[in-house]
Amino acid sequence: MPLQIIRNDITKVKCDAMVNAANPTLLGGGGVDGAIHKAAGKGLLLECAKLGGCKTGQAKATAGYKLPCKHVIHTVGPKWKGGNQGEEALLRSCYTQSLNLAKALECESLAFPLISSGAYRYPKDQALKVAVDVISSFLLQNEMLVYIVVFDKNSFKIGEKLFADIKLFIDDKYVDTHSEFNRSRRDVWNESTLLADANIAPNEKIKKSFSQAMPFSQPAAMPFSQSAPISAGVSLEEMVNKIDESFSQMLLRKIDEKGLTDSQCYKKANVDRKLFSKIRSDVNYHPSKTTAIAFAIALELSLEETKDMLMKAGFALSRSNKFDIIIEYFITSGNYNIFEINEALFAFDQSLLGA
Ligand code: AR6
Repeated sequence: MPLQIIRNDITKVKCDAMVNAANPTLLGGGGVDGAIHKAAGKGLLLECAKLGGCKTGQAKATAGYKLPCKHVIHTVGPKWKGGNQGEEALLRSCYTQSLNLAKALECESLAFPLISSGAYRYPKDQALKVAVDVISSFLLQNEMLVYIVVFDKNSFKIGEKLFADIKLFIDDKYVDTHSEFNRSRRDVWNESTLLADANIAPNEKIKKSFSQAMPFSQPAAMPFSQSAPISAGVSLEEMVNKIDESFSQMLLRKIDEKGLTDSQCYKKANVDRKLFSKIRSDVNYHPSKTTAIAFAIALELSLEETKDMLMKAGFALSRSNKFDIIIEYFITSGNYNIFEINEALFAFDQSLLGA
């Protein structure tokens, strides 16, 4: 997965380069800076002392010493002064310069903390948005594994409005499902009470209507009649051909239909190039659910088309878990930015999309 958001202490993350949220002296401090210097040992401070400091928005590299990385990239984030003092441009520059430096050092993996979001008080949701924006644009042009390392749950925030909208959507869907369920169960209860009153053995009848009432008893793969795109106005031969189409064949067909190149598609899907080659060459490849959905997002499929594609991989979307409802939220609101979706999934403690 080219961009991953993980919860960890950055000094424990194995990678080619680790980014330090430093200050202009480069001589250490608190927060990430303190943790990195402590874990690296004195050699790091001695090398930093020779660098002559670093301006805000710029980046300089040293060796990694005792850290689990080859290089440390020191960058100086802006202090938050209300948002009108060029803070965003400077923060963007920290990410861009660090990514370019890592590329020049031929790093295949890079770990970032949320620069400026601690002692420098940049609002965390905005700091995260800048990080995701800059890193995801870079990854559209470059191959690298980039981690955004979040120290604790409290230091991770998506926009409050987005969080509230998704929460409302989840609550609504749960309420819908559960009230349907409760209504149906009540009906069954009423029916059974009536039958009992009438002294009639109700078992079979109740069982049947109860199973019809269960909202989450759908099988993972739906019967044909529910996959509308196959049936309407299509010849039997075409239908049979479509049944035979595997997930990987469907994916490649859709990529062509959407006029995308392979690399545009796997990058938009947050899927690693090697994995994509595997899928391309294995007609019977079985993706995980998160990978299958990642491709549906990259292809900007509608909800129905997404369900159709998932079915090829043996999965379904239901309304009985948060992950599926969050995916439905983004698809129905027409937001196919996988990195934003991942921010939201992370905020709700769900698995991320991609592979
Ligand atoms: N691993 C990952 N993230 C961490 C860790 C860790 N070990 N420790 C803190 N964070 P900060 P800044 C998170 O203050 O805002 C230093 O004194 C933390 O929760 O380290 O850019 C420098 O010398 C926060 O979300 O960096 C500068 O003077 C994020 O990392 C000044 O602080 C950044 O917090 C730089 O301030």
